[in-house]
Amino acid sequence: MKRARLLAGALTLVVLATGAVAAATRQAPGPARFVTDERGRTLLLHGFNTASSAKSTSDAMPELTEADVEREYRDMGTNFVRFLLQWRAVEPRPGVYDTEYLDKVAERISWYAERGYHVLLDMHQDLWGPGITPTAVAGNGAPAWATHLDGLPVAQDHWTWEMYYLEPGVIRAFDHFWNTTGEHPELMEHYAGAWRAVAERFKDEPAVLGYDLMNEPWGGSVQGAAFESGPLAELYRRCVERIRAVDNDTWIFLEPQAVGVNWGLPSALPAIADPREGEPRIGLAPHLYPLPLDLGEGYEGGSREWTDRTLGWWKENTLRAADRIGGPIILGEFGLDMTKPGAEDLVERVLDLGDELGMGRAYWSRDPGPWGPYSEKGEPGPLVAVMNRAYPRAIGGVPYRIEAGERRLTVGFEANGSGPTEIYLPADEYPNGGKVTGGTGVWDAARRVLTVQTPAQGRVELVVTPA
Ligand code: IDC
Repeated sequence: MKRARLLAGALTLVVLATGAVAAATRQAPGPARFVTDERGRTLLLHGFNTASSAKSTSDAMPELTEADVEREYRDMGTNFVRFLLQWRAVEPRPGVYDTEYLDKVAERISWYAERGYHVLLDMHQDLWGPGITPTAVAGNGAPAWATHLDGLPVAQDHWTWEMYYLEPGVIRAFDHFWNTTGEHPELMEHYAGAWRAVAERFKDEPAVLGYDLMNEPWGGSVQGAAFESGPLAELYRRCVERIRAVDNDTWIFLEPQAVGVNWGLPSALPAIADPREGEPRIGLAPHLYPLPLDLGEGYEGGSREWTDRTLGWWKENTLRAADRIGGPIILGEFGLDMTKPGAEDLVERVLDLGDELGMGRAYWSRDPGPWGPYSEKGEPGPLVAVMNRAYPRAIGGVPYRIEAGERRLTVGFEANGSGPTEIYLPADEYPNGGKVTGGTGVWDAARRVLTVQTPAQGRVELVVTPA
């Protein structure tokens, strides 16, 4: 059951003690505020991380078939995937790029492309790489040849996987990568080179919308602002440079450091210049994991209170960082165990926030299990109904209001003649499709998409209700 969603909307952003100007400037129409498609329409990206399984399979592919992608569209109407790549698979030996691996990635991308999805390629890592322990019980991402522990220990059997980040060997592996030790300046160069190889392979694939340069950066022994404005910014500059040498158009997304920022604290990540011809296409892709939920609590009681405050900080601080960077926001990860009390409410709240900010979002993750949409046996869980909601997939202008209420979707925008607005409508609330005021709609029952023609300029407000 979906509760009515009463949203403040972009026009009535809360005036924040220190963030009022930052919030207000984000209302101004401008090319950098939202992700746009090749026609210039604003995209509201809605989908999943796919998939955690890619971290540990021998070929680094997610456990996913084309039928799974088809089912996802049928069940939830998603238009977006944050697809996990592994540096170890891109560059298995120093300077050698694995074209077979990239071909397999390309095949998966084609499954999404055929169904109108947009793909964000995420160079994933957790805990550096599988080489941090002799038997790869933890860690994914970096190749073994780039893993230098200097004999420092990595104790095992932690009660939660994040604890490995504090192991001396893992900290040393990162310190070498960031060249904090001064001993391995080649590692960042390799990483940027791997990105160039990926960009070279996918620059002409229109379904590939963006590159997410590094999952959840961890600074090792350099943390916070010193890390984000120092080695992390340096890595991003090098990656941007190498990518732009071969690919002028694909969006590039930067992640802040994960610790603290995932919990709503501010990031110090500076702006990174985009050498592309045309408007910059660099955005921010932070994660959101309110601390109590990260530690396994449900969304209730004291945990709910803490989480609600986290959402407030996260919104303020993310808007501020995105303004500084001068680009759109994609929430690259959020998610929780859906069997916990209040989990559906939390997901709905985050999706509402995504609508309010015009922010893309990718739920963690598509894998079967208690966090995911389906059980191990393939049965749909509670997440399916929450994710299957009305939203404008593409908007023919610059949005100022997106509001999904009970059987009523409002989409307000300054039209810019970039094309029709496409709205996905779920079967439970809109069994026979939708009727629309403010434009002329054509209903595609097979795809459950209402395509709305509107005036090419001026303020347009579409209200969609069940047909
Ligand atoms: C988690 C997986 C879990 C795995 C762990 C370490 O769900 O099965 O053991 O990674 O590989 C993140 C990470 C993301 C995490 C996710 C959930 O980016 O890789 O996946 N999470 O814990 N940051 C905060 C949460």
